[in-house]
Amino acid sequence: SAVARKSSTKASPAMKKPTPLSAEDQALHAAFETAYERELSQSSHGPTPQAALHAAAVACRETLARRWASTQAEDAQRGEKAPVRRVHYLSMEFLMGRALSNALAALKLVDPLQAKLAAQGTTLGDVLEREPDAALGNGGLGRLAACFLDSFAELELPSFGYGLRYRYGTFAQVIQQGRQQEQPDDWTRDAPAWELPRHDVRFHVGFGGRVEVDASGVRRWLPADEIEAQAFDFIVPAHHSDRVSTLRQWQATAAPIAFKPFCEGDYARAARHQVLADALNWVLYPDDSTEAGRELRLKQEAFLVSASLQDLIARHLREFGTLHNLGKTNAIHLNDTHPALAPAELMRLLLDEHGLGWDEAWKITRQAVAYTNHTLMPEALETWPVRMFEQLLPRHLEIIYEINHRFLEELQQRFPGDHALAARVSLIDEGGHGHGERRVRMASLALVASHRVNGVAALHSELMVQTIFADYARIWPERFHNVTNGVTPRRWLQQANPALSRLLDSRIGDGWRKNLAQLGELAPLAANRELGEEFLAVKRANKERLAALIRRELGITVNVDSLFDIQIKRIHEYKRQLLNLLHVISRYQAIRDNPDANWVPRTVIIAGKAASAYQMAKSIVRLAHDVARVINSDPRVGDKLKLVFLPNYSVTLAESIIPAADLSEQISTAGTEASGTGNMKFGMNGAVTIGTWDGANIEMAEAMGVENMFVFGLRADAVAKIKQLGYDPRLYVEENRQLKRVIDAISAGVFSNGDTERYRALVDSLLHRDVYLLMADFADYVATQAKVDALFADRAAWAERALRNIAGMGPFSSDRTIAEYVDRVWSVKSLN
Ligand code: B1H
Repeated sequence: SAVARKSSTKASPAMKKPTPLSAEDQALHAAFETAYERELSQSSHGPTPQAALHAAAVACRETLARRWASTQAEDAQRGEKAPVRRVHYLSMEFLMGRALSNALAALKLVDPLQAKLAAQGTTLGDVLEREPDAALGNGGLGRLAACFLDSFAELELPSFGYGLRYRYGTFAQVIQQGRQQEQPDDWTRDAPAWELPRHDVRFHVGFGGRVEVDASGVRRWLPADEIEAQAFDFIVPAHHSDRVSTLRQWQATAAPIAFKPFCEGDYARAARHQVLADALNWVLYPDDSTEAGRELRLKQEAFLVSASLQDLIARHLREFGTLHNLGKTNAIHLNDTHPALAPAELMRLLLDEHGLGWDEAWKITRQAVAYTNHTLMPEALETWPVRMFEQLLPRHLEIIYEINHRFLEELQQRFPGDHALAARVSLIDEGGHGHGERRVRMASLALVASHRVNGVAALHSELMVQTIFADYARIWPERFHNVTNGVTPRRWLQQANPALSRLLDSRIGDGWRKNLAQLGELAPLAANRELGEEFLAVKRANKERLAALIRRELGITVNVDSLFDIQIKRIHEYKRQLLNLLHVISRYQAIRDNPDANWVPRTVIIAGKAASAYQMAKSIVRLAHDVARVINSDPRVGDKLKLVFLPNYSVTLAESIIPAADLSEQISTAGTEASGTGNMKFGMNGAVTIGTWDGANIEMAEAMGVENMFVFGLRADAVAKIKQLGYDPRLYVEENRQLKRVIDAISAGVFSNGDTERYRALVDSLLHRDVYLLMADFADYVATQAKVDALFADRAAWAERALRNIAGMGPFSSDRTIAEYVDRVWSVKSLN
């Protein structure tokens, strides 16, 4: 398997200074050891690393379960006057990765486990590397949700994350003859026992059927099919308290419900329930930023939303005995529009199941719901055919029509006669002009039902109200806010880079571990030569580990002293991996022209998955392999340039790659990357960024000083202008001999064994459309890469720059992000 193994697990904060244990910690250690021994004694193959992994997970889980119970008990006592509402974070994706090393660090169990393993003759690294990733997410959106759970625990926020327990996570990527193949990710097969099945937390979710109206006009939904949702909890510990947060993932089962038709001889109906239930949890949709538009996806969304809201209501009734204060004490957060059925389902539950009137139900809904938008890509704006709603969710459709009716009526009062506006903002796209069917606009539903809407970085939030949501921002300017993304420094700095963490401790103390803003204290020390050398030594050791991984996985030997230039993220045209490749080819040609020049050696590393149906992205993956094969085997190039594509990108692989990076590639066309979060992970690990003025790059540059980032390319306003004026990519190619030579080499089959067809579509798209302006940004990109070389050649200057990058990363902790959500969105104050 190409799955990366985490090679270093040696250190943890708990190890370096053996402080005396408190009585509580001693009790925790004792309980852990007892549970661990008990589990291990039940292993059928003796104390293998696999058995140790399982035993350690079960032993941690026992402590986590106790902390879960006390966290819940504490939260149940908050009462009506609590300033912060309980947060229900609804997301179709949670990209959790591995859990053991985080749990051990949080529970301070690294030392005791290490001692046990030593006695067994294995190492902690051996055990940790056997844990499969929980990869129930595609990319940044899913990983953000996972970082948020970590911060929910750390900030002691009453909360639940809600998701689906997919049987298969995002596909495993294997490369065959340079091409991506997708394989199922059977992540539960050898998974350690992290989950707590909650046999007592089950709800019924309906699909299809019809709406019945009784004599008094009361409407009731009679679903044709009902399936059962069962909860599985995944517990996430805080690192500085005994609090935990919960990821509650729903699994569909048919059994108890399908039994009735079965007994009545209706085998077909019983089997249909079974098939529906199995399908629901089958697989995560492998799309990123494009809408697949498949019926199963809508069912998954409805299932997540209904089970989660029923759970919320049941908990709320247990705590308060009434629903009237539900909106004042609970927040329902929509992670993009994927769970945007939530307001319709909440209305249905309040009206039909709990007998509230429309006005009160709507008030509660609007108080509770808030929505985060994650992309401006128009093709990612989710819509569903009305026809599909009629078949699957007839009662929800009625409610959506009623919401729309009231909304448009209000609009008519405020903007009389503006029918064009009404058509643009309506929850229903009428499809007009004879083309297309009527569709429900999920973003409109999310917007009309939310008291707060936010983007994920300053530029994104600005563009959001200027472009896709301009009409809505005119109607409700007060709803729109920004909350810039962040990442958890526990996973992405402390655990991924223990050596750098120790170095930071030695210079600025360990307060940054609790409050990342303290990284700022590094700035005055950045020019210190000795610190610079120590930083470079840490970086070099991390690079050696990554080089070993590359040798193991691909058989390629890379020069550890070369500049590690890294781009890891989903493969997408707007992220411009292709621009990266064009630079690599151009550098290759220049090296061949002049092999004896004083080249700064580089290793360019790319990793990422392409959506299975996204042909252009797959073509880029193939080109990366073709170019790598040619360059890496050219003796005239040698160490001066290597290109490495690491297959099967994952959270775990990222944890090995990021600490080894010198240069972070964040090169999306300005205005297209909503935020980016990889950029932040690189920054806090001391990589310097080459990036466009896009997403959170901008705020990073401002925080560290823009002179410390390599910024290039057209800005978002210039991109918009150039497109408006009529962009012709060929003009740039004709003007730039270097660029022309690169394009010609690809066209001529230099990298495809003379096959001139392989990249025809790709080259045509560059020459004739170039939607993401690679041709326009190429020259500046290449010139800026030359500046990167020059700085890297000066060790001391490079080290100082890297340290200034780290010093500027204080604001990019997800703890800061969550504190801002609390302040701007989830506090009771935000309702006034
Ligand atoms: C982001 C998505 C996304 N934005 C549709 N949108 C999906 C859209 O399966 N789908 O249907 C899946 C994912 N993902 C990312 O969110 C942005 O591109 C990043 O810039 C941002 O950092 C991240 C977190 O906010």
